[in-house]
Amino acid sequence: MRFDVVTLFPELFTPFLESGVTRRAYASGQVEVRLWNLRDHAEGNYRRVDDRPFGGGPGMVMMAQPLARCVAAIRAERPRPGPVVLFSPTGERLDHAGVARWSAGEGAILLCGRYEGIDQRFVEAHVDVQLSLGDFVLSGGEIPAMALLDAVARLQPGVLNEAGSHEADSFNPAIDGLLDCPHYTRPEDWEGRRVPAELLSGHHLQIERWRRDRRLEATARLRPDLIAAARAAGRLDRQDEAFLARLAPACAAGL
Ligand code: 9D3
Repeated sequence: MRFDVVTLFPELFTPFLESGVTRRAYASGQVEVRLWNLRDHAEGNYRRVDDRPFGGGPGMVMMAQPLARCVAAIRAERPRPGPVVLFSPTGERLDHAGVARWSAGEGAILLCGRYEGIDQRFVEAHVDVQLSLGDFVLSGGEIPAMALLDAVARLQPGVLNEAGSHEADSFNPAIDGLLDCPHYTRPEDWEGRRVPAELLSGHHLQIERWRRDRRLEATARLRPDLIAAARAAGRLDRQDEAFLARLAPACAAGL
């Protein structure tokens, strides 16, 4: 799949694309990323990409014309570029189900907004979907675009190790949708804090049960909505329910 990223700051993407477990996915073209500098598609000596808002008010607005010229250049190179995505604080929230859909698709054009917003006429003419990371304010769409690319790259076959391929499904509410359990590594005793004995026991079944119980416990305490969803999807077995039943009074007391 191919993602064409339109941004005023392409240099932000370079270290991101060259680092970590996802690097090979980008380097091999398994997830092909093309960076487009919006400034290159602006006209005039000043290469303006923003202007003052009609009606007044603070901040600047991204002009429609440079964005339209850049999208046209992408389409000229790539006949079926996929949907045009605008990262925007007013977009729909990106979640695992959304990431899973993008990771199974052919790619997209990713527009990274800056300033106060984008001329609405461009949005109406060219944008297919608007995505947000949540209700907090960033300075632009670059970090959200990297978040989508990273999450999509992780789901590609072969990007993670064997443990990771399980992880690919581990936060999918359709698979089990429970929060993760705690992790420990050496030393066994760190400043008087010991690794839970169950993890040192060597008993595979006991370890798996301990991890499952910690996941159920964390989820029941922090995200009871996910317990309800897992139950409704038939993802909790009798042992899970027995554990949750013992936990319930403490949870009800808000502990
Ligand atoms: C004063 C109104 N602001 C909205 C809260 C204007 C505004 C702030 C920040 C407009 C754009 C931005 C830049 N943010 C993004 O481009 C963005 C974003 C975000 O800020 N939070 C979560 N997800 C996203 S996706 C793109």
